[in-house]
Amino acid sequence: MQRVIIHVDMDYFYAAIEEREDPSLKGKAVVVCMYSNRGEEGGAVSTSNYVARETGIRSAMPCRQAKALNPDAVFLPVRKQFYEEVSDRVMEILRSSADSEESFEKISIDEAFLEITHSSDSDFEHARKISMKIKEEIKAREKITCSIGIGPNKLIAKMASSFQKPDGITIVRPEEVQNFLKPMPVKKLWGIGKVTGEKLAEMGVETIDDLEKHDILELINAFGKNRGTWLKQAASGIDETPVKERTATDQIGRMASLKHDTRDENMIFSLLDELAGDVLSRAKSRKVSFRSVTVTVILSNFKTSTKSRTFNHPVSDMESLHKSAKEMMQQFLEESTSNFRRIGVQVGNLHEMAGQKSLFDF
Ligand code: DCP
Ligand code: MG
Ligand code: MG
Repeated sequence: MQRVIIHVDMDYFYAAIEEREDPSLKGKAVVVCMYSNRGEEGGAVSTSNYVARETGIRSAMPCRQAKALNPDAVFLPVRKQFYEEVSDRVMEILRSSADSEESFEKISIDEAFLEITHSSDSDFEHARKISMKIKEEIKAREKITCSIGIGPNKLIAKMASSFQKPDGITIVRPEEVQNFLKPMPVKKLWGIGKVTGEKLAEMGVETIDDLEKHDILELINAFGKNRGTWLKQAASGIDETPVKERTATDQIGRMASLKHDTRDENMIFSLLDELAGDVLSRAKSRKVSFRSVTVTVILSNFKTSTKSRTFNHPVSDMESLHKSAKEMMQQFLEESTSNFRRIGVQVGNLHEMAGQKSLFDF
């Protein structure tokens, strides 16, 4: 079945949230700054809205330089935690639009891949409709916009989402991949950084088309076997990597949606039991014990909250996991009156369990 992958990236994310929070900013240049401990003088630009970008302001530029470029711009300090809460709710919308819980991959605070092969029936026009629905839902719930790229793989979807910004949808069908990539400067190929870009320029490779036509052996010579082969493949628009949720290697967790949004304790606790059982068997097969347990609850309004417990020594038994997870879930139920949408259980602070004992231990 022809894969259909979409990449969603929020438009001027931090600045868009600030604009939404303070309508008087509308139409003004807004710059969100990460101030260093040297105060307002030291900071760098996190992001800016499109009005500010017209005057040449860019992410990572010193705030002082941004101020010189546009003295009338409104400068605001980063409120990372607040943006993360918005991100969590957006990611919930995205996750529930993917083919399944597993076909979702968040790659940064404001972007994610979704596989929609099945829900679009491999039809790119159908994928456009799904993308429009996603945009509408994010706009309705969070009052901010995003841009979406639709392609036959992650590489193409990612490059398509930045093609029309802000508030765009760009479709690149399998037969359009070559023409889409060809004229682009090689440094626009996702995965090529400054160093590789410069090295390629020295070799006379300017566009992705140049790269695609370049002698593979020469590329392998210059970049090594893996990287050289990858460059050639990527330039042809080939990328077979799956959309897959990334979880930290020092954590084991599972989340799942309730059959419908509910506060019914039987439903919630039986799903919690199932998830905890799953997490424990995964911990067992990895031969690890854990010191912390985290429970996540996502409410009907997509608000995400977590609670954690840390034991003073590593544990690996069902009883400890169940008991602490249940207590935290009980607290969640007492604290809120909303329905629950999704719940999750996670263990962390993993410790290798003494597996194979050496002769000396006996
Ligand atoms: N960010 C940051 N420092 C950077 C780049 C980004 O702090 N050097 C933060 C602020 C951005 C957010 O990450 O709002 C998302 O990064 P993007 O690259 O997606 O940029 P924006 O969403 O701001 O703008 P665009 O509309 O181009 O996606
Ligand atoms: Mg963005
Ligand atoms: Mg981004």
